[in-house]
Amino acid sequence: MKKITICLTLLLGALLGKAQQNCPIIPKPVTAIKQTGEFVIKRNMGILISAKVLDTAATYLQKELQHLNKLNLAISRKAATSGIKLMLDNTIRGSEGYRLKMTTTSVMISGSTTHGVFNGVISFLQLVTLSKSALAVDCWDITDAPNYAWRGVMLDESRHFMGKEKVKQLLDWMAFYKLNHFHWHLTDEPAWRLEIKRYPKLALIGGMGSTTNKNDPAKYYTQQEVSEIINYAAERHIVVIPEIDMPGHATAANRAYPEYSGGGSPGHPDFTFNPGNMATYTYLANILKETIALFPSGMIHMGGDEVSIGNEKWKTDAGIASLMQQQKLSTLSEVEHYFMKRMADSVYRAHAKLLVWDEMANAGLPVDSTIIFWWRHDKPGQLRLALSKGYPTVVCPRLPFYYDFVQDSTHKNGRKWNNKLYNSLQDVYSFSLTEMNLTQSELNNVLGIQANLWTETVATAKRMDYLLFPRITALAEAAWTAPANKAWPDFMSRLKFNLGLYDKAGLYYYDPFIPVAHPEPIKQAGGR
Ligand code: TNX
Repeated sequence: MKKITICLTLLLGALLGKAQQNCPIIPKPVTAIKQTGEFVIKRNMGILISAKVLDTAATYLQKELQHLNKLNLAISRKAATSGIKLMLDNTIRGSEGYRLKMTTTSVMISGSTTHGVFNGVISFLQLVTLSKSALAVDCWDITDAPNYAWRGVMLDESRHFMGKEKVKQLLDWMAFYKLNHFHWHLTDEPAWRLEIKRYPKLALIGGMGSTTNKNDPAKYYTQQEVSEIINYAAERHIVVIPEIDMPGHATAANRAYPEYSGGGSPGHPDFTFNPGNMATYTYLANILKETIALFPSGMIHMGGDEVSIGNEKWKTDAGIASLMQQQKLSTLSEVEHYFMKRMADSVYRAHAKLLVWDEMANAGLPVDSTIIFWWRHDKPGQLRLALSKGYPTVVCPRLPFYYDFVQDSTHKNGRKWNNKLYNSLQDVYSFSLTEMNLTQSELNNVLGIQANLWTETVATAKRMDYLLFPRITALAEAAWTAPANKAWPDFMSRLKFNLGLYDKAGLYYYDPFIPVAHPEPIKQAGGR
């Protein structure tokens, strides 16, 4: 371990001289050509916008510059010769593409959409943040667009509640690395974290407890707080998708409203909703209606995972037996699919998209309004099935995208696969689908990639940071940058500068250059 670290440090040292010339941005842009000279940000400069819709991006830039270098630049729509110009330009390719062109007197950021312009703003801000002086920035001419449209992070707040400020901080860093989907896992076995007005006990009773402490007072997000977070994310071009897991992982909800419980198994009591009770469908449809109205993304994740670990009770439930007879269902897995299709109708009726884990790839859900999340790396057939059926698919296999897995061979407090495999920074960075021999039309259905932070072993903000940073950068580059443009040593040289930013922000992170410098924070008792 020590030897590898020394070699890595030496190699990086050698590369660093060259890296100074490399564009420091993460994720790496499609092309970045160094220009001569520096752009110096001055007090009297303005931020010029070509259209009113660019106001949000301009305000974001203004606030960040204020924060970074204490300069307060005015936003205007009047032509100016020097300063920072944000422009809509429909010749720029792709809905997220942008051009960032700097000279010693001006910065021009253009895109065909507000999202494209925002991405250009982010690249400029990275250059400002990473430059030696916050006021003088090396000039670059950058043309850029993402490889994948979906670049996501999932946070599980059922197992441990992190709270609004921590979520906002995560959204800030996601924006900094151009990650654009925040998948919010709000319900599961230990707790239900979303206020539902029609069923207040879900949050008040279901919100109690966590993986480490059953007696934790209720912690949850009010609908007003949810809206605040959604708006905060929207300013950063991040879409927020809630997950209401069903029919399994429903234990907390069943504590609040036991009349809809379908029972469980000895290891997971009251794990499921009851598909044999017709009132369950109305109850859940009401919950979904409120949730869909709250989240403007028009997408809702309904789980559908791991039902078989806790549905033993289904075998002896009279309601389920009669449902099976009525609907001619011969297995419990068919009952699961029936349940999901029936619940899915509430989502489709609200013109929303249904998102589900890969167990549902063979449930017969409609291809044009369903998105599948492939998570079982040991079941590659499930990915192939989803893609070949034409489902848009988000790829987030446990290896290497489950961030509750540890990232160093010496770490002990998180998951390893078969007590052996873990998710190193390099594994995340190097992820590629090429070994899977997918056809081009199958590959076209890959929406993008996502990292999932499950929190059974993550009881503190410190541990959350440690598992996310710096792996979030490797995720961002794996999702944004085309494989042919990626290079590990070059990435590591850029990463080095980012670690300094984490120090400034007070984040506790894993340092891949000196692993011993930041020991792994312990997990609390509990977790799997
Ligand atoms: C599997 S992924 C789960 C989660 C756990 C995670 C722990 C998925 C759809 N289900 O409930 O938290 O493993 O790594």
